[in-house]
Amino acid sequence: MSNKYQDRIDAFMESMKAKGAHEEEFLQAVEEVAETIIPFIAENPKYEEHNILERIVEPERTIIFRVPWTDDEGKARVNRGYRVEFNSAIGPYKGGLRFHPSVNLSILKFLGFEQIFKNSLTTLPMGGGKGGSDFDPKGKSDNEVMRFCQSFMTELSKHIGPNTDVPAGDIGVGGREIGYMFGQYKRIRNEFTGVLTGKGQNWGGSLIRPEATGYGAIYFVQNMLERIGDNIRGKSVIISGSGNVAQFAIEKILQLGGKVLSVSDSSGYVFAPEGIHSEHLDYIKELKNVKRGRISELGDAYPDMKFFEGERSWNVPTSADIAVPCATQNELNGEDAKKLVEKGVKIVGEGANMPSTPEAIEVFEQNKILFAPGKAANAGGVATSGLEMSQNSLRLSWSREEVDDRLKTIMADIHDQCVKFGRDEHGHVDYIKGANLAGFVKVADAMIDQGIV
Ligand code: NDP
Ligand code: 2IT
Repeated sequence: MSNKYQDRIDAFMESMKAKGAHEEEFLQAVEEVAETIIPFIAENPKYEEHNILERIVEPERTIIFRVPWTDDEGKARVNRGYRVEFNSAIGPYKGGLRFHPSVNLSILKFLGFEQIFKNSLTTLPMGGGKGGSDFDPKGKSDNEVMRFCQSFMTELSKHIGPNTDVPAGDIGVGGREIGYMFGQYKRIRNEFTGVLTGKGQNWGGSLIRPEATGYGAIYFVQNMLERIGDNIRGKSVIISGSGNVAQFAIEKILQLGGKVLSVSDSSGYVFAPEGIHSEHLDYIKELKNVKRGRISELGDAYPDMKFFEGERSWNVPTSADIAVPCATQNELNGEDAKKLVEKGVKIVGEGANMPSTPEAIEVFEQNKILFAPGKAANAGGVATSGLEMSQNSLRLSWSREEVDDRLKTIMADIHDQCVKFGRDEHGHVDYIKGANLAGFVKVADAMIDQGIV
């Protein structure tokens, strides 16, 4: 991106690299924010006076701990646990826990940093945080996962609480893991409280929380389309991933009359020329959430579909209108972005966090693709976590319709904020700029109000 403030952006990034050049994902997330925030700060000197940018990139607290557990053979195993408590200017730290072998401090700092802006955009009072472990739930028995979760929570429980830090799920952490961790927290603290979100519906969870990230991402895409006088009906959509976010993005696309061309996991993707229908979606949910199998089995079960081993969804051999990446960071690079443009894709909504590389984003910008970054498009998950916290505090449960209506309203509100801060004089919306500025202003003003803390 050419920018009259490029020298300042470069100098700032050099100072960041001097502190941690190996934290690649974190630097990537910071640079994307700095590119839009530094010009804004230059024109709004109060943020500069208070050194907000330099302060906001430093986590308030980072906790790293040993997680010992015993496998089914009775052997002692150990993993590393983390919680990055990034920013509490507008509310308790809030953000998911990721269990995946790739987890390290850089990945959790990038996720925690993104979470600050995302949570601010939701309009709810939540600060930013993220945590997790390099534990790999794949291939582990339920009992092994339980023992790991209990050990992880034994240490984490010292640092979290309903008014301090409220974790939730992310990659590798779903209803099963939240249940085991909630049980252990309650046992240690002798306190039944909304310390985690994504809980089961019989014990304090909110209706629609499992659906919320995927549904919210598609509501956001629908808002983008409506602004240009269009909608999802009849559009074909490329999806990556087949976990929580992908499943409910697919469900909402089907409800709104769109066609889903693909799903994937880390072993490859499945192309569905005739579209993925609700029967196939039921199969995917059972496969991924209960049997914990591989997506290739979908290709085996339905002969009209084809599994492409080792390839990503961006290779689908057909034209498409929309892409919604729902797997993981940096899963869509510059070459992939060019392929999407050639296929006719006009809109990209990030269900995952930072799935598009900077090179991919540049391709989208050059081709005037409407691109919604994860911190805006996938904020429905944490927003509904915020609604779960409210219901826990009130000690009551809202109906499905009530939560879904609130989710829709929040996504529309986030979309409006992006348009307000990101629209240029020709009416084109830069959703990255819009999301960064709108998210930043609220947190930065709160930091100024609260002094140097
Ligand atoms: P799940 O664990 O339910 O699913 C993750 C999916 O992504 C699986 O299909 C998985 O495949 C695939 N995947 C994970 N890592 C990789 C990798 N390194 N390479 C290729 N594929 C990979 O996670 P979620 O659906 O909850 O999360 C997906 C994304 O959405 C993440 O970026 C997460 O941060 C983000 N997100 C999640 C929210 C939530 O509420 N859950 C909220 C907002 C954002 P496999 O099974 O082979 O590992
Ligand atoms: O990335 C995210 O926003 C999440 N994983 C959800 C966090 C939450 O607290 O619900």
